[in-house]
Amino acid sequence: MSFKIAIAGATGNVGREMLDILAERGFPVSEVVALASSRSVNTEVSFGDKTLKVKNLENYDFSDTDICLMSAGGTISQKYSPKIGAQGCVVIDNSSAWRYDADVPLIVPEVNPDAIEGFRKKNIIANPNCSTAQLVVALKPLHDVARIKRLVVSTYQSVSGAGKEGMDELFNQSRAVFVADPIESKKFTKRIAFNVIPHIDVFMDDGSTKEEWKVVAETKKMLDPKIKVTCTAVRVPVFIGHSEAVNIEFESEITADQARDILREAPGCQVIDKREDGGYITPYECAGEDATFISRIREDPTIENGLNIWVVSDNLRKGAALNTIQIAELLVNRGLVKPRQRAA
Ligand code: A2P
Ligand code: 11C
Repeated sequence: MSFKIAIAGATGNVGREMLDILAERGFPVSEVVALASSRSVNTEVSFGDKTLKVKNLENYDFSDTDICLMSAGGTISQKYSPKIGAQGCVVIDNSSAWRYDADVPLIVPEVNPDAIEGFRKKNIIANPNCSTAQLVVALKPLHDVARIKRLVVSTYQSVSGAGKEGMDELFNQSRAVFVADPIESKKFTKRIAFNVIPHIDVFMDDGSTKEEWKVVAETKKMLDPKIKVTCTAVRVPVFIGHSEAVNIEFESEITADQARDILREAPGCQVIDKREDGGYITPYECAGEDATFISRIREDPTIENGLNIWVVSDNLRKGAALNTIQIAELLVNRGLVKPRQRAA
């Protein structure tokens, strides 16, 4: 059984990664269609050893496409996903447009796979924000054992989370510093080269940012609405890989050794935690990897049943493209999607 897959946003950071991961994992495809804006029509993207010519999303007919992997931003998703879903094609959307809709499942396959069954109301499934995806992969196995009461999350997020323009801005500003050219900031609100910026996405009424709000809302939706979550999200001058320092308060006692053993066996997790120089993961090392890496697991003596952990993952893979394709695999493995009739 093989499926016709469309990638909307195929020329972007995440879209290109989706094409690579589909090919790498041998997803059963009969055809892959690359879609983007009218600006990109007839440009080429790679899929395994093939080259695909990009088509225009605006006038594409989805009536014989089985699954659309969408990574073209929230506004585009709001406009196109309902129409694509109404044509009988299941949309797996990487933007924030549908995540908080009660009729749209928000899925990380290692965490809440059974929630996928609710996708039929809109034919849309949401992929979480990158900082939440890696967080819940690391927390779910610990929550199952000792129940999490409260989380304090501090993020260190790479510029690729802001798309290819974000990566270009870090590159160009870093170069400008060395050759003493003027520094231009377009994508970020302040200079990002050799700096950190405590602001990702728009400000909310309570003084938090939308990125921080997303971590709270999505963790509650996927893991447990009873968990109290607070977050500070910071952009750092790293190209790929989001890092998070997480302080966890549990209902019951759990030691650092127990947590380490649990996480070593947990799906999607890899523990790198030697208490010595270099015995931990950094974002530079996680780029191109699928795992969520956990280091610096230690008890927090200032609260009852407290642990601190350091969580790092490739935001373009587990945080976006890989998780999207794992959702598609879940649909296929559970028999929730079947190849549609296609004209001969
Ligand atoms: P295009 O390259 O044609 O602009 P990133 O998040 O890395 O910036 O990528 C965004 C992706 O969304 C790109 O593939 C981009 O295509 C696509 N996109 C942006 N605007 C539209 C649009 N109006 N219609 C279809 N795709 C779009
Ligand atoms: C960032 N986390 O690093 C954002 C990117 O809601 O999917 C992903 C935004 C989202 O800027």
